[in-house]
Amino acid sequence: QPDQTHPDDVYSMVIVSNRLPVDYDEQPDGTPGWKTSPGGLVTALEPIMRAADGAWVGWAGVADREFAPFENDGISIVPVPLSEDEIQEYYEGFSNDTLWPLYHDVIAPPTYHREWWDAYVRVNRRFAEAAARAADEGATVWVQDYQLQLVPKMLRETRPDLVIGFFNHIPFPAYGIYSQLPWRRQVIEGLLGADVIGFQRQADAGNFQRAVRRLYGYTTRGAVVEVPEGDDVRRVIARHFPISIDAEGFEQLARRPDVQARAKEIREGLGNPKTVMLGVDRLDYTKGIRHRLKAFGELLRDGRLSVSDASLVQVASPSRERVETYRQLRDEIELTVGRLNGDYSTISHQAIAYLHHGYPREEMAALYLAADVMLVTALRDGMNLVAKEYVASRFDEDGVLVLSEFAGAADELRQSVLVNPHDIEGLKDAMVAAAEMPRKERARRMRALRRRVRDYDVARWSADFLETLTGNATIRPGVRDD
Ligand code: GDG
Repeated sequence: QPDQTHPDDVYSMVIVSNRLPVDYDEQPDGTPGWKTSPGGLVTALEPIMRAADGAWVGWAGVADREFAPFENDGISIVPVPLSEDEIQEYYEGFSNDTLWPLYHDVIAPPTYHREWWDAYVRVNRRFAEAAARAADEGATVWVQDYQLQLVPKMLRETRPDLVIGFFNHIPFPAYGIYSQLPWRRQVIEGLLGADVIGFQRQADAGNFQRAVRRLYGYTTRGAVVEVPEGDDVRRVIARHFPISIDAEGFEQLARRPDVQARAKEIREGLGNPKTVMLGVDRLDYTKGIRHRLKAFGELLRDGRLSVSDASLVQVASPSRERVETYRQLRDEIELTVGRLNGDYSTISHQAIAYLHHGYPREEMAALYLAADVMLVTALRDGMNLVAKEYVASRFDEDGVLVLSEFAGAADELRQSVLVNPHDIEGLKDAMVAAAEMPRKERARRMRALRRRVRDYDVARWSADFLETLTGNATIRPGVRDD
């Protein structure tokens, strides 16, 4: 049983995200327990949270359960309950079937339901109230992602003493697309409650600023949005802070002898082909898995690749399986994989090793080491951490990253082989070029990529964001001046 903390305890740093860094995990015999989900965000924020006496506010991943706040590994956990209906309407509905497709340039059609919006407002209010209760006088509250865009304004209304940050992990679309949203004004207003609004790419911040000008007519100067407040003007900073990974951690994992042995074993298991290509994605329509399979299939059909010298490993980790679009996508992908394997595999060589599983981090690192070519062909992606993880793992300065220009990572990882995944011919050429790239060029590109990922890791990202946040909040009129 975890150590309980007092519900009235307050903290100087509060992170708010839809999911907590721990999931409620009941044993088969009914014994309650908690499982840490060591995502990148947790790794990034853990040191800051411990140093700053931090609390994390979020949902525990199960319906209709209330949990008292408790302490986990030096971080205070403040669970926010969600009912089954709210999970359907706020999470699977408005977050994943309205905002997600809309913000990813309507790759799938967004669904607009007024009941879903009502649930979104209600749940955002609950998160804001929980954060306000946990935050000490003058505390910093950092709200994460598209599920909680109304929280900054709700917090500012009840707690003007707080320093409020928001970071959007997914793209922010151009106004022509954003303007579809029936609640477009309310969402912008919700976000403008923050002192700093962070985006992945410069283009996302630009899209947001344009939406502010179009809908509210506020002046923007560089990264600053001037929000009128009575006779005063409140400065909100909206700019890009590209998220990153724990590069050092990934490299260390990849350097472990057992992980390297496992990488060798993976290649042997595939029949030691000359080229192992790899895709690692949540099974999501934004990731361009179908385009990748189409290109690979045509290369086999045209004889530019053969199954004896190339094989594709596709890890598609299960995701949002209760949303209909995701079920359909899974069916389509599995049909395609089955067809391609039927057409091209031999008894000794399989064309595509398709894995609908989640794997431990060690296995991910071994897969990265085993792959000659990493395929990141997203149609739209806020950043794409897989691209950065691949680079961080390749301490041997080998391997080629094929990267979609529609992933945020393309702004930084310029020495990858950049592709437009909609251009199937171009994608095929890039895949062949990557497979045939000379060792010297592979090393040259990988060295440059590694420099970027190591220099700008996730610790730098969070430090940058938080410095900008404290910097902006101290020049806020009428508020603290220290
Ligand atoms: C959103 C934005 C943005 C995947 N399968 C397994 C596994 N993963 C890990 C990867 C990576 C993470 O999940 C996925 O991150 P991505 O960035 O690739 O994509 P999203 O999940 O869509 O994340 C994205 C990100 O937020 C951060 O801001 O970059 O654009 O869409 O770390 O390694 N990890 C393990 N087993 C798996 O099977 N252990």
